[in-house]
Amino acid sequence: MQPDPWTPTLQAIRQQLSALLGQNFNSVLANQYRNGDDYMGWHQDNEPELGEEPVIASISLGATRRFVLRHRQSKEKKEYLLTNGSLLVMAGELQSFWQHTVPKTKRPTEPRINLTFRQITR
Ligand SMILES: O=C(O)CCC(=O)C(=O)O
Ligand SMILES: [Mn+2]
Repeated sequence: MQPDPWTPTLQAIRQQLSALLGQNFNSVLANQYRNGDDYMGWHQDNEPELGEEPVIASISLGATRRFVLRHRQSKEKKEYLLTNGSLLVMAGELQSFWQHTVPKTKRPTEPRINLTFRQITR
C-alpha cells in the first residue's frame, strides 16, 4: 500500500477524467485480476478518507468481467459487464446503500486491470 508517483499515462487519464466529470482525483488504486480465480469480494468504498458521497471513476482494461451491485437492505441486485476500455462512475449515495463485487468466473479468462480514481480528502 506504498503510494508511487503518477506515471505520465496515469496522469493523462486522470486529467481526462477530471475534464469529463468535473471532479478532481488525487489517487488511483490498481487491481490486477490474473484470471477468473482472482476476484473482489462484496464491499463498499466508504473509507472515511473518501468523504461523504465519493465520486469514484473505474476504468477496466483487458478481460471483460462481471460487476454486481447489491442493495444493503432490499438485496436487489444490478449487474454490469465491464469491458475493455469501459468507464464506470460510482457517485452520490451509491457507497452508502449498495455493495459491489467482481465475482470469480469459471470461464477461461484473460488478465484484467482495473483502475479506480479517487479523491482522498484527508
Ligand atoms: O475491479 C473492479 O471493477 C472493482 C474494484 C473495486 O471495487 C475496488 O478497487 O474497490
Ligand atoms: Mn470497490
